[in-house]
Amino acid sequence: MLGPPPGALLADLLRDQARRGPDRPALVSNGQVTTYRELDSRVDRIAARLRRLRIGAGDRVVVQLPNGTEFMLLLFAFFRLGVIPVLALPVHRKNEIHNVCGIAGAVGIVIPRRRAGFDFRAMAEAVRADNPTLREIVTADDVCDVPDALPVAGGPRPTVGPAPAGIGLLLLSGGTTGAPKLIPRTHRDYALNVVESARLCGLDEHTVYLAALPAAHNFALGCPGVLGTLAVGGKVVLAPDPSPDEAFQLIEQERVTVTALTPPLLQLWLAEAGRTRADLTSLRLLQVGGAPLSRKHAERVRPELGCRLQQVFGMAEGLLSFTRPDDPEEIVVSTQGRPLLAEDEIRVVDREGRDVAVGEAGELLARGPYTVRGYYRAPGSGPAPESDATAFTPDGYYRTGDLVRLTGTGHLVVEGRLKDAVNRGGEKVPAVEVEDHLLAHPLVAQAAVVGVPDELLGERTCAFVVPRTRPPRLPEIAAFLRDRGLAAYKLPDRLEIVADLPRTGVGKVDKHGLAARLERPASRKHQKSR
Ligand code: OOB
Repeated sequence: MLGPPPGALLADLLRDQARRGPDRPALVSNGQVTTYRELDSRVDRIAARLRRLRIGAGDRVVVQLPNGTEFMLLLFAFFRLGVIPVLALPVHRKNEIHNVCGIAGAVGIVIPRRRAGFDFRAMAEAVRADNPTLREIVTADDVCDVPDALPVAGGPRPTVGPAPAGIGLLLLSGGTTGAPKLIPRTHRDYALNVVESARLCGLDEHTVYLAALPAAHNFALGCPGVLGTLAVGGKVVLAPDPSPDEAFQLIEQERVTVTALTPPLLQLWLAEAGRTRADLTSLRLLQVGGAPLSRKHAERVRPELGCRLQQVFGMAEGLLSFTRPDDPEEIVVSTQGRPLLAEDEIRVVDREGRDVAVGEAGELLARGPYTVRGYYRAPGSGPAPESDATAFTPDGYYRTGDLVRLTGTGHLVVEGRLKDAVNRGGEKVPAVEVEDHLLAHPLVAQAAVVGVPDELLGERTCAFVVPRTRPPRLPEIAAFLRDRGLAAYKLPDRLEIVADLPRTGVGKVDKHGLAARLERPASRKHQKSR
């Protein structure tokens, strides 16, 4: 049968396993083990506490938590109540959180108590001051600290519970426009995403999955990630960060069998693998995705890490493409695999929307049982946003903005992108968003953000600026953007001062021309420094 049973809700993924193997370990975080039974009953008690906070079915709550037991507890408590979590990442800052709160009409935000010297509460308070819907600011440990004696019942019961076709969670889009977007994933479509990914990767109750990437990101959450592992009764190990030091120790200690990385992290892991004394022999499958992976690095996985590589090309909007565990090595190192399901529909089209021939590059369009057909808008916030008209075709395909070709064997190869976002090692930087903030700087007359090739991250960002009076310097620009609440990964890595921005025939900034200027040392400044 395809996917989870009809009528399945995301909360059922855990409940079923708690019935089947209550004493099995479900989570390991910070040296602390939580069994399925404990997880299940703590989720119930947290749900009861949330009800007393008058947070209930249909409400949106922003969750901004690092990997840890609390994240998993809250996620399932929300699923159980039908509360819709909006999954922000710990690296997000006021700009991003304010934007998602606004679009979601969020009633609450869950933050960590304090982490890495950043005051999440002060940020949340500032966001609340500008967002009238935002009522509750709660720290994860406050809600999760539920004594065993606390009765499950309590607070008014929700009148409506979650429904399979209802929204289960909201994911953040990498974004191609200045306006951030939220992606509504239903209980049914996300459960399908999770369960079928777990099946494709051969996960079972012996699986030990290491969440090295943030579990709040689609890749480590549900492809198959932490949810896919729990859905089959496996053990999830939550790493506080993806550094090889931390991860290798956990792999050895917990006998980790599967994990997921982005290409820059893979490079760090490969470099450390030659030096480490940690025993990595339990690793069976290493998923790599989120950004282009070079063949050179792909080929090193098996000999140097001793496990199978799986390339994953995916997106929060839905479509997932995987190389299969039993694919020939050549396919695994040179393609981004095939769509997860036979029901996934993909097209590769030219600028006019006509299908291109096999082997030719074009834009990838995707439609299917777990790919969304529009972005989220809070109830009562008006008609479909303008972005839907450009991001989706009239017949419901999502325009991925990725330039791909299909091989004769039906495998996808990512060749580049058409969208105006820089993929900085898997973190997506929407150029327009950064440009809008740059334009607010008093010294900036015009601005354009482009990606420049980088050995480790694949790409870094370069801001081209036409100054008003004196040219600004990079540290001033970075400080200015940070003050405006931009996440650190969106700050330009490099600043180029130019007299004007080249334009295309239709008057748009010619970003290819700009990127090419960096490859050829054309500017006088550059020549001088040589
Ligand atoms: C994953 O999801 P998002 O939503 O952060 O970003 C999606 C975009 C894709 O449209 C593509 O531009 C890029 O990230 N991308 C890749 C890639 N995987 C994603 N580009 C080249 N090669 C790949 N393997 O990034 C994501 C979601 C689920 C699983 C894995 C990654």
